[in-house]
Amino acid sequence: MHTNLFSPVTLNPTLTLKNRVAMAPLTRCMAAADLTPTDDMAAYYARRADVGLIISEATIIRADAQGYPNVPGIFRPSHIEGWQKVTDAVHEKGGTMFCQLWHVGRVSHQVFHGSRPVSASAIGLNERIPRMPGLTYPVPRALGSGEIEQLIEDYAVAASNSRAAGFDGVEIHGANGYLLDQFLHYASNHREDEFGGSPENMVRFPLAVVDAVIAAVGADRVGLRLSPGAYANMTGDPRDKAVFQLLLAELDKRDLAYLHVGIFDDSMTFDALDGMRSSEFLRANYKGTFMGCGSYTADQADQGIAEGKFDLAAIGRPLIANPDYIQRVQQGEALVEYDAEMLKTLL
Ligand code: FNR
Ligand code: 8K6
Repeated sequence: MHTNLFSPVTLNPTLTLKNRVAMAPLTRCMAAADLTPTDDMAAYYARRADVGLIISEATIIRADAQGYPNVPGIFRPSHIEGWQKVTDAVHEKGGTMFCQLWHVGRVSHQVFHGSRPVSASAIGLNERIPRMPGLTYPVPRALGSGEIEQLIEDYAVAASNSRAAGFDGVEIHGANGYLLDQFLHYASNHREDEFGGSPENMVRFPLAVVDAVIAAVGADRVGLRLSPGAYANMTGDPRDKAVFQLLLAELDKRDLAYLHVGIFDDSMTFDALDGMRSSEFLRANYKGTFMGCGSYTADQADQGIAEGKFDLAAIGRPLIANPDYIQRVQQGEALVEYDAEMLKTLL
């Protein structure tokens, strides 16, 4: 059973994973008030160290990157110390762990950091803020080009901090409608400078972040998550496809550890991608190692690998409900069903 899922995979000379199940990045909003990871978080991740790769919950690279309460950071000495306890606990159990580097851009509010949220353009999300009753997203401020240079540097520093904290690598969060994704879609990028208006310009900032992070920690230790299909905090546009095709062609030259699709349900298809699923589109346009995700059961994930749809599978909600997911699947035991109530505690 599940011979594909439980076969090891060599990503590159630096990293071999013991199986092809990744823990999907899962925001839990359980960090301390100063955004330092806690001992409970170390124990939570360590319980899941038997997956091939743990991708941390999204972790903010600087103060204005925050859009949810109590998310962890990786930009202060205390954050590095807190994460070091987490990675030590995971390594002690034989696990491998990447830090997901996050800036939410416009998916934010000044209550989190005291300043107007920033984005590619001054285009707001017309939505309520989850977990913050009564608050809606404000119209963001468009970043100046000097500020974009600073952000590229901040991503690189966050990547170096992640290595200092003991992470085996980093996953750049370029998905789900957050900052980097806001540059990649026409709905949120109306810029008229070198960062907008054409595929070449729209990929410039995300690609510069990838290159700066590679320069900081080495391509072998860098993954990237993308959402070519707009489904969260974003609206699709038929012109988006060409932006992602250019980005993927560029990424293919860079030997990343892996590319990861950002999606909740991978059965979703997108008109803007000619009716393809996001994972299908990424697989068709990218030659490197590819991680699928999105409402997959272990059976489906195993089959997806067998059929060449992806090389690794990230599992999210089932791993919240089942810290012993790997053992249960390997032994053919029933899984506990995920329930959003489970987000209240760190099981
Ligand atoms: C998520 N997801 C998510 N994605 C991401 O890139 N960074 C994150 O921090 C989070 N946080 C998060 C929190 C919670 C509570 C959920 C349910 C989801 C998306 C997640 O990584 C994954 O794409 C989806 O959950 C779909 O996979 P599953 O759960 O169907 O296996
Ligand atoms: C991506 C970071 C989000 C952190 C907040 C927690 C989100 C809770 C998610 C509940 C899961 C429901 C999945 C339904 C699919 C919605 C697609 C946007």
